[in-house]
Amino acid sequence: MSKLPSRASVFRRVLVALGGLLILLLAACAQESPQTTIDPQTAFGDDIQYLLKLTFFAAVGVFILVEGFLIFVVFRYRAHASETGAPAQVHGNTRLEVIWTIIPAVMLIGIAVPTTRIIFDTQAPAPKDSLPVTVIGHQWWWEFQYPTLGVTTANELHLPVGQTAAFSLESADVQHSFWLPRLGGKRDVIPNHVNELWWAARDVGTTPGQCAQYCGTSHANMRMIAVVQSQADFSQWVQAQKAQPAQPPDGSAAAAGRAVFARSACIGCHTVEGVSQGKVGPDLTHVGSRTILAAGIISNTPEDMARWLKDPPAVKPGSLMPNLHLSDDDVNALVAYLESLK
Ligand code: HEC
Ligand SMILES: [Cu+2]
Repeated sequence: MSKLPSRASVFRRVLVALGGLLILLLAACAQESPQTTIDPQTAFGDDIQYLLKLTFFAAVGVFILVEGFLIFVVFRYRAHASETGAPAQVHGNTRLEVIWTIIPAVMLIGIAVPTTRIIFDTQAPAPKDSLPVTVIGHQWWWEFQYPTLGVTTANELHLPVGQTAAFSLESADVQHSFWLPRLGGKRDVIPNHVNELWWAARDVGTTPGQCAQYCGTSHANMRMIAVVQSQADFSQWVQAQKAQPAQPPDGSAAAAGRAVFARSACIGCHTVEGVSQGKVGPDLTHVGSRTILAAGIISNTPEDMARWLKDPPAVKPGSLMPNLHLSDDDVNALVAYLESLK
């Protein structure tokens, strides 16, 4: 017969396990958790949160009852030193079996009813006064089109606070998943199929999101931000996005950059209103107005922009914008031009 562990060693093991649990618990107290799903900012998020709480606390109740009963039975009915031989053998108990079939069935119905209601609510057509937004997933960036406003942008989703946005989710290549954890999602973005999603953001502010479906080399670098603005700020943003960017003054660095852009491969892949019509990469007509570049892995500073233009795949592994081996002069001119496109 193997030797039982001593009391002291059992105690030590329990202490280590409790310490581990405590660390996990304290990790949940981190102040900065911008991608938390349990602080929803939309009615859609509230619904999901309600289902999560319902099932979680029901499971906690079941756990406490079942484990409590188990521990009670283990101690109450354990063998005493005086008892030898096999215990009495019991087989089958119809009443118990009926009870422990009915109780879980009732609990599952209790979960299924609100789940089904919320599935139907969230799959219903969007309200009539919603703002349509077409989301197109690309390897590895997001395109946002506002068909009723005539605006196209990338990676930085602007939304008016309080107004429902009705997203049509499309993919240009492989499967992605649209996920802004604090607002709502995670909904698949599938080639040759349009998925719908709608919600209204309650609070003004910027919140991060990312692709949530593995889509290739730089899946982890396919991020985005949602900028929720007051109606007035949003309208101002729309006006600025619709305006034709001003011609850079003759002889300026920006004018030189425009010339480099117009004679380089850029025009085959990028649109700048009035200059080129490329559709492979992000629309650059107002790239200077964005705060992030390359789907949020760098910020839109002249330094980061230059780093990107010099060697995109070095900044973003697998980038579908190739290294164009630009000279430093061309890079500097391009940075001046692109940053002027507000
Ligand atoms: C073969 C197509 C292709 C060519 C040629 C190309 N690009 Fe790109 N470009 C892309 C793609 C695709 C992305 C998106 C990369 C990503 O975020 O994964 C991109 C991203 C960018 C971005 C970042 C935009 C943003 O909002 O994140 C800038 C700026 C840019 N390109 C400028 C240029 C310039 C300037 C040239 C010419 C010197 C050029 N590109 C040539 C495909 C191309
Ligand atoms: Cu992805």
